Amino acid sequence: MQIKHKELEKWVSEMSKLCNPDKIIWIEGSKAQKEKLQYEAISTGEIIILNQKILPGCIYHRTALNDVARTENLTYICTPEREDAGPTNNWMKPEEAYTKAGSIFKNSMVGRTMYVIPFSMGPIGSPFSKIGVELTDSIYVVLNMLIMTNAGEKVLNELGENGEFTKCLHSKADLNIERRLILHFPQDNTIWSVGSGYGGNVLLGKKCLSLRIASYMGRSEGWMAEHMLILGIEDKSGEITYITAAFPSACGKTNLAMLIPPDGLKRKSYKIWTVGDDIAWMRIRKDGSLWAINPETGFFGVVPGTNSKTNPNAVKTIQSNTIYTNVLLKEDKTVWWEGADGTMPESGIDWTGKPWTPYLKDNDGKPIKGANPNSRFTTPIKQCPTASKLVDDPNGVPISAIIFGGRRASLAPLVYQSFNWQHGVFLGSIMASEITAAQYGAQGVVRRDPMAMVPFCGYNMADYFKHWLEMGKKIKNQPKIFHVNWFKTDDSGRFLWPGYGDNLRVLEWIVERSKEKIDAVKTPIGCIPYKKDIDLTGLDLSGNDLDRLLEIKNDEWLKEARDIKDFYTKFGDKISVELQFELNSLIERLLKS
Ligand code: GTP
Ligand code: SPV
Ligand code: MN
Repeated sequence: MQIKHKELEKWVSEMSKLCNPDKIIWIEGSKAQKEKLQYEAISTGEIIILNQKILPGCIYHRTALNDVARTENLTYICTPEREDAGPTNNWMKPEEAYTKAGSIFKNSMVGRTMYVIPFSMGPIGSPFSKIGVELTDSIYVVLNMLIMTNAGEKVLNELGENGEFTKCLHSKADLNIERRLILHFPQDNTIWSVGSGYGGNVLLGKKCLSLRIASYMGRSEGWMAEHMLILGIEDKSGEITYITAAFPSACGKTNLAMLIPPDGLKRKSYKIWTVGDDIAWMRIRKDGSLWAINPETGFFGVVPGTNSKTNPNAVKTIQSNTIYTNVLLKEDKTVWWEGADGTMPESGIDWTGKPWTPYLKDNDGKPIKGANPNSRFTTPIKQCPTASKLVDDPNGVPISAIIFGGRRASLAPLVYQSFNWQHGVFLGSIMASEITAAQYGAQGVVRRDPMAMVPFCGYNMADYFKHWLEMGKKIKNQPKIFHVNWFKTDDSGRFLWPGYGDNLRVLEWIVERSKEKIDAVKTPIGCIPYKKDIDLTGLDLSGNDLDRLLEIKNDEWLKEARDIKDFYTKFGDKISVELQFELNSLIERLLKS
């Protein structure tokens, strides 16, 4: 390959001096090169080839035991001033960060190959798109990036002699958690990740570029980078309404993005079109509407719980050309996980590489799982039966509604709508959710996670809220803003709402409200549905459960308001007056009603 970009050439050479690999290989994006690399990774044991008769094109990988989820405590925004990173981010001075990580990168690739992956987030040549180049010593990373992004020589051609790109450096180094750092330098358009081999830490086009760096770029360039799925809902008449939804990690984005309409709604002939399952980049176009693209070309999805009942489209998507990470490996070289279709295998090798049989217990008497709770599949979007024809449209799709949502056993009702854009930004800013296996931390503990972006916002979140408010002023056809909660439980811990495909019943209400076709009940927190407006045909839901799903307890919300106040206080006087106003108005309405 001929490299015409002098700055790129210089940077690759500097980084290779630092990491000291035995050789450098540029990724072309060809099938032949991919197969060669895959063969090499199989021969070293980095990757295991799966049963090609049953799972054609599929491979298997295990990460290190302490390297199975994003490590938010080791993830930093590196800006000259702490205030630029804000109270929700870890912060390090750029010089200190380069020095600290530099000493870990030093000679980290001795005896290894450095792969150079030019990649485009978004269709090549689209005004939405951004280019990155990732240097890595992991073939696993290369194979994932080839699924998740547009990668290879065509990107170099697009970059030309002096195009801008994000400099992404990754080394597994010794996979030691004590020597692991995920560093972002927004001012330098640079990402350094060292000491990990787990997806969200090392596929640098994903959370690092497409959210942390892109949110920073979006603020200065006037667009938005969000942790959102994108889907289209086609009705009987053939009209497609596009929505985005921001839920925290492992809270249902992939599932919602490819849902199958429930039998009870079959008569309405809805069709769902999947545009994206994790990230949305949104811009205002000339028509005054907000348009979104999904910058990724693959899904990096949670495996456990995926089956023909919960997510039949994902099951179909992952039958071929898929990388399985940290699931159970069966003797016939197929895979299994908790909540998979079919019967539990009699034996296998678990995600830690140990022999496994059902009902094994650890020393504390807890069941030993075959698959890690955050095991993942990497699979091409285009294999999804519901993939939208517009997945790689350079202009994206026009958005009519934005949904926020979290995992809350109590408090938040099934669905409610904001009074307007400003109140909608407030709803996003007060989002909270229980911690899941997608990140290290106390599982189940509720934490505030505005717009599902706390782990992913590349700058001070108070400025991020301002950016949302400013964008609203510029959008002529503002999407309507909603909040959902699929995870409300009764006292015994049973989910009150069936979820999955049945979520379409709520989306239907959201679509109708976005088009201002139906009325709603005004409550202190926002507008909730009249019960008659949620189509429950064919669903066995007791009236009592629906009441509980839509219930709003003022005393609990007043308690929540105090917690929100504490959260806002972290930002000092940086929190916008508009949001302070919304909080005070909420409290007033709660006290009055
Ligand atoms: P990330 O890839 O980490 O960003 O996660 P995600 O938001 O895409 O979540 P995903 O769709 O993979 O779902 C995570 C977990 O939530 C899985 O175990 C699902 O089975 C479960 N889940 C998804 N949707 C629903 C739902 O509507 N109701 C219930 N009860 N569980 C759900
Ligand atoms: C998430 O945790 O939100 C994910 C998986 O989508 S990761 O790529 O690991 O961030
Ligand atoms: Mn995600």
